[in-house]
Amino acid sequence: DYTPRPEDKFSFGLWTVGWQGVDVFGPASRPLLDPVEATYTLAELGAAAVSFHDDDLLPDESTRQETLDRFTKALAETGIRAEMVTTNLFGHPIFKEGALTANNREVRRYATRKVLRNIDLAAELGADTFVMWGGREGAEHGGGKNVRVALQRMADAVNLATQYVKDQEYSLRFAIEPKPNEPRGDILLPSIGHAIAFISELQHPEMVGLNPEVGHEEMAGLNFAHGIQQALWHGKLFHIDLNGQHGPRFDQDLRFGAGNLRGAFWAVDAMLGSGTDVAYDGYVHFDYKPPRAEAIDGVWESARGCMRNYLILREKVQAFRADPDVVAAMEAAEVDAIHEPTLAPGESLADLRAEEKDIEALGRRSVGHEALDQLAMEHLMGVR
Ligand code: 3MF
Ligand code: MG
Ligand code: MG
Ligand code: MG
Repeated sequence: DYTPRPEDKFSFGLWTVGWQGVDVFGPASRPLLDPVEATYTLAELGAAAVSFHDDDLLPDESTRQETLDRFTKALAETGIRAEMVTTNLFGHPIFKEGALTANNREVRRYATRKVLRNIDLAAELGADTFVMWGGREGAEHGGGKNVRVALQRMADAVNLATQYVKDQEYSLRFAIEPKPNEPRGDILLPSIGHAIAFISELQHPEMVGLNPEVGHEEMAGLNFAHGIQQALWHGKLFHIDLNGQHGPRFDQDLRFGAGNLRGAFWAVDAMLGSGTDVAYDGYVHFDYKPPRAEAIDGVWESARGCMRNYLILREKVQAFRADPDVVAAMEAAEVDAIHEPTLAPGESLADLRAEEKDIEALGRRSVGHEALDQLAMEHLMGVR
């Protein structure tokens, strides 16, 4: 049975089930969902944790303390954790031309203040991860943004935030969420690779990793499973946003498993370590949007579907990896041969250069990848 359990570490952004269906062509199609009520319902469905933007939970000052009290009571009563906190630096018109990288310095200072206040809240609630998605950090016009200097302002902001966490002795790590476009025409740090390179220029790079989202990489035509494997190789997969997407088009935020199902299979395989011992051990976090056409019953159905699809795919991936036919096909495809370094330890380049190869025979060799992939598809399609 595919019943979610606390040890599955499922987590949902409160903005996901709370999305009212406002889009570029129409207003809300669903009533406001109280985020504290949503927390109780997510706990009932089997989630272990939630995440939120400051403004999802605490949209105004006058009700801030009262809502926080209700929220912490909900956490205590359900055992749910607030594992990740993030800052809304994209909704208010003040951020229309950027937040931490806006040309306007007053805006940058206001955005920084909002981040610092939210870091205090994240620490107070005992969150592990503080996500930074720069939705408005970007441009539509070549001349309107000095990209190199904007990247320096972004680095300054992350440096200031990591230094603040160190000074306060909070145990928070930062995770940058890449996205290629939407809402800006082009967003800074558009892919996993861009973000990893950026992190290497920071003052406390060990405190900063990634929060990659399935749909964001696929909007750029990139392979999400490859992206998170590179992030794992760098030790940078701090958090994850699972959802679904049909290739390069607008950010669909489908429930996990919808859209590119094959991609989802390999994403779960990568999270489980792809047959190696380096797996993702953080929360299995969903960032999706229940389609605007759904009423509240469909909202909860889609939340259930995210978890259920993950559990089904996890079972499929494990069955695939354990299948003796797959083990044999992997052997035939020399998949494990890549573990052996190209140059043996202590071996000289002269030895390598002196080797004679039968290049014609090597060019004719069979690689067996179609057979292996067919086995994966048959597991996925449920006939094995
Ligand atoms: C937008 C996103 C964002 C981020 C969120 C958390 C609204 O496409 O994915 O969700 O995930 O800001 O950092
Ligand atoms: Mg998305
Ligand atoms: Mg996201
Ligand atoms: Mg998103």
